[in-house]
Amino acid sequence: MTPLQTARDILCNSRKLVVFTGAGVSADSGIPTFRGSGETGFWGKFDPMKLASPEGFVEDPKLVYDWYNWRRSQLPQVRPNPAHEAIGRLQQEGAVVITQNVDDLHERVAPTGATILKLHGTIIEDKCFSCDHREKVDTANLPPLHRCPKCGAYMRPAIVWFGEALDPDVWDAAEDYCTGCDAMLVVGTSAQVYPAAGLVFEAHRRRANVVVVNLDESPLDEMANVVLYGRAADLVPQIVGP
Ligand code: BJW
Ligand code: ZN
Repeated sequence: MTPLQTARDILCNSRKLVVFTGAGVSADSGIPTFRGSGETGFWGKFDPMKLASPEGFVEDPKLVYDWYNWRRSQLPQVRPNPAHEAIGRLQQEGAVVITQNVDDLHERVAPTGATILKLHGTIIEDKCFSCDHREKVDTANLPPLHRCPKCGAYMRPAIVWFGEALDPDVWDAAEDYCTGCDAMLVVGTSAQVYPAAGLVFEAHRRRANVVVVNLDESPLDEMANVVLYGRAADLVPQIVGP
């Protein structure tokens, strides 16, 4: 059997499927990844501890907020790609999506009521740096850095930064799905960021079959049942079918 046939078989025979995604699934829509080299990865050009940590925000809130607004300004122009669409077809059959991505490309093609767990939050909301106030952000009309109407602290993107805990409800639900699934399709993650990456190892430990689609090698490759190297927008539709 070819790797592609093995991947198809695993998905066809699964009754509880989790699709676990990272930045690579949105790369074919034109959203940069984090750890790609040179032009392709944010962290090749920007310092993650300045832009994606609470300490960086405290040091220069305007710099951080403006950087996220620059990323937000690109969202109206990007579209879900054939990988998101194929994953949407799996969701129609009951698959759960667990994503590290903060964009909304899975949501745009998901069937109504589908479960999408966003481990690292969302870029299209702000939350208060101090209290629980949240605001939806209009990506066509971006607000400048502003203060919370409830407590006066700065508003910040509703994203999980380095050193911050994941939302416990989202995390608990993700753990339940990953320990209970019989197969996992992993798309476009370097699996370097924890605790998110640990979910794939946990699913494998509980004997789920793991299919990985990535451009590059990753620490997942040694334990995966099958690894397909290439672009998500090419490979995921081939695995999932029409
Ligand atoms: C394609 C493709 C194409 C490209 N087709 N494929 C244990 C061990 C070591 C470290 C830690 C640990 N536990 C915690 C840590 C610290 C830290 C961490 O993991 N650091 C490591 C980097 C060393 N983790 C944290 O700080 C987390 N918090 C935490 O642990 O809190 C503990 C705590 C508990 C209680 C109280 C308080 C604290 C939080 C992590 C948050 C991560 N946030 C980010 C930034 C979001 C901001 C933003 O968007 O600006 O989330 S980091 C960044 O990485 C982003 C992503 O979601 C995340 C994962 O990246 P991803 O998706 O894997 O992308 P890439 O770029 O790395 O990889 C792309 C992949 O796609 C590659 O494989 C390519 O081959 C592939 N590809 N094009 C198919 N076309
Ligand atoms: Zn507040």
